[in-house]
Amino acid sequence: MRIFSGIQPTGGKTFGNLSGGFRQYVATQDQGEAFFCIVDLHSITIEYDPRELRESTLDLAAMLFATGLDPHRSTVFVQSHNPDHAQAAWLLGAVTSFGELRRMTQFKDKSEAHEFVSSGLFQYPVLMAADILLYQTDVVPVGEDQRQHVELTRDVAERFNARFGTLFRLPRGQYPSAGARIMDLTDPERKMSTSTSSEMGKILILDPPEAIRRKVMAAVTDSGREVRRSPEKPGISNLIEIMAVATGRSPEAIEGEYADGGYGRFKAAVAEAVIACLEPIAARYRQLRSDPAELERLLANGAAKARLVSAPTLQAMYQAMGFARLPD
Ligand code: AQP
Repeated sequence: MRIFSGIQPTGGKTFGNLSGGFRQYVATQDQGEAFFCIVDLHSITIEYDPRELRESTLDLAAMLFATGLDPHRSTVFVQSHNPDHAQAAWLLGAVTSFGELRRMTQFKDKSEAHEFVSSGLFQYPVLMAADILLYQTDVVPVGEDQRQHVELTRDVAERFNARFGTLFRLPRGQYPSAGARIMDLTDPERKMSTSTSSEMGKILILDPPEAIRRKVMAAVTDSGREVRRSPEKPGISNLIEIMAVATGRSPEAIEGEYADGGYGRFKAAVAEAVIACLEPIAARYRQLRSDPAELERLLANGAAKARLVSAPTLQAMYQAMGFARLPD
């Protein structure tokens, strides 16, 4: 089985990224041949600082290994180190419609939030489809926010296969049973986001314990005192999911333990559970990040391994689409 997922080197990674991203990557790396990609080409689709991109790329590499990815078992690499991704995205643009891209909710949300809307932001899902399809992926472990993009990837693959002959495997998204969409602590109707959440709305994986306590204790909750999940209680439901991710326990078991204890006691327990979950990751991160040369070596190996798998698919795409090819 082939597994692929991408993650952007943008800003401080959040507890949401840990829940929908990193945690799932580690769980899937033993289930098949796994590829995890630092998608730097995606990260330039919104305003960014070129002076920070290289450092954020290494930050994210250190975080991927700190959360448990093993470079011997998983292929961890940087998207721009493998030029096949950008080429495949251009080719797939031929089988992706303007109307499909216009319906993407992430594009609608992000284009409303920015004054300058790049054409790259609009085409983002085509590049994501290329990332996934180049590796003949079966499973894409992601958070709920990526469901629409994974479904578009399947549609694009089906259209390519129907028009040019069957080439791509059809991938399916894999979403965690708890914590597939961690919500913003100050506004639990919106997802916890790297780019749009305020400082108090998101827990960063590298936040010091005092900051985590402050943010969780200040998290928005409703006026009741009962600790249980319900659509009328988005704030408490979110904290229950966060606790489930941090401890590995089921949301039901957590509700059973804290049902009548009141919000204050529950929030304090959530904060301590999150701190205990994140502290060892942060310690490993600091150690790995102190050796950038070693990170670059691991990423170079990853890119070489990735290209061995993506290159035949890209060549088959050119062939199927009828391009004149030069002799080898
Ligand atoms: N709140 C979340 N809950 C669960 N999973 C989440 N993911 C992101 N937010 C949540 C998952 O993390 C993986 C990597 O995401 P990404 O690189 O696309 O996202 P990002 O740059 O860190 O930005 P965010 O936070 O996703 O949102 P924006 O771009 O709005 O700032 C993905 O598997 C994603 O599902």
